[in-house]
Amino acid sequence: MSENCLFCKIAKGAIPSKKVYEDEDFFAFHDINPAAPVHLLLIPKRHIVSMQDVQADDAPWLGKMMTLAPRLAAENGCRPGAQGGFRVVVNTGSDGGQEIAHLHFHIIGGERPWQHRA
Ligand code: DGP
Repeated sequence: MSENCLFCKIAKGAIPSKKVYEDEDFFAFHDINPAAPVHLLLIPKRHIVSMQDVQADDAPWLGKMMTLAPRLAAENGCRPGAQGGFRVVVNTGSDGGQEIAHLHFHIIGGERPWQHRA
């Protein structure tokens, strides 16, 4: 938990969001500015700035985060299978286009990537 972090505040409910999933380690909600019909943000509750800050011992919870992505995509309207699918985007650092300094996966789908705005 970082006091001035927007996504930490969202994860603890201090700032409202359209939540789609929560467990003891993760929180997922709709992006406020969706780039496609399905646009979720999946975040760890622990405050970690970006993929650049990940260490080897973070592998277990990162693995869990990866397995949550297809589940949340399917539960929120992305068609399953080879003809369906979705994108996972992890903007990392300034050159990676990251605006919010709390690690997050964008889960984007519901239409083909060339129709996406991000
Ligand atoms: P990035 O550029 O990867 O850091 O993406 C940050 C995303 O966070 C961007 O798509 C918009 C979204 N976002 C920013 N502020 C809020 C907010 O207050 N609520 C929600 N739901 N999403 C937000």
